[in-house]
Amino acid sequence: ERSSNNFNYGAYHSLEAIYQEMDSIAGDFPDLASRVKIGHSFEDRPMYVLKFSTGKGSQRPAIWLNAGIHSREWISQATAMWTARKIVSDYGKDPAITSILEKMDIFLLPVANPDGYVHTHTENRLWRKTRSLRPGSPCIGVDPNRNWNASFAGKGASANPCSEVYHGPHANSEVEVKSVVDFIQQHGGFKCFIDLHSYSQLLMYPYAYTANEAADADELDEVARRAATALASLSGTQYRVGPSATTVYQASGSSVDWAYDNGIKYAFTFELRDTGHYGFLLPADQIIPTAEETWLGLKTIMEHVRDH
Ligand code: ING
Ligand code: ZN
Repeated sequence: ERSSNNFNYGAYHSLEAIYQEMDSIAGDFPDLASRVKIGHSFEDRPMYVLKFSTGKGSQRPAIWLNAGIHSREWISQATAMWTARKIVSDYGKDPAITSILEKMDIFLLPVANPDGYVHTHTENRLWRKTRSLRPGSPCIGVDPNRNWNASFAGKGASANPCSEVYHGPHANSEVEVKSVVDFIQQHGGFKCFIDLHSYSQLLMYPYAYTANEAADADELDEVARRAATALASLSGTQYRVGPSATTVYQASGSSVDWAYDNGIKYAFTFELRDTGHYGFLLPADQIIPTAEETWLGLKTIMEHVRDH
């Protein structure tokens, strides 16, 4: 017996509750959603994605929605879960998501850093990194958004294991990052990679590792602007749009730069609510408003990917 129907999308949840709800979504919509284990964390917790697919037979082009790479950014994991429920609820009703799924598969990873997420519930609400151990260092964890093979160990990352932006001993040293990289490479058909963070209300595209313009900057800027306008149309939440390096700061080894340099043109980072009043401690009563407006931005991007 599945313990579904009681997951409150307007509350923050434990890893266990999130994993159970992912199982419930797959169980409720077996023709549309499945829960797939893509790997495990340093502390040996499973890493689950929800795969949304209406396609039978051959593998379709795909969209990767990444959330919770930084464990303390709880609105990210919560928005991802609301989005999962929204996709299964609206398929066949909302023409936009229906047409997106007629052509593409969506893979959603709500908790990209499960060990860190558990740690934010049990020990330190503001933990950002993974929980990997390094022989000879008293400090724990690597910044999983500095650990990808994209100008690894360049600007905006630290070689100090005690830093919040420690890049790790080598690219993909974190099994959580390696699991996603392997999955995406084995699949081979990803066209879009979106990473959800908080906070600051920004919608960014490559590059983060250099201030140089990406080859597709004009198109990505145009799509991001339309997405930010759609997002704001719900309740007026304002996002700034631009390349990561000049919109936040230069940073090497990020997920979206890796995606972009590996042929996934539509690579975007959202920094969700708010602009700093609550910061990482966004009250739960903002989960659903945040997720609802973000959905309008996500759909704008995914429709563009569908058509290009
Ligand atoms: N911000 C992002 C970080 O990893 C970022 C900013 C986005 C860097 C995209 C690189 C690429 O530092 C937060 N809040 O984590
Ligand atoms: Zn982050």
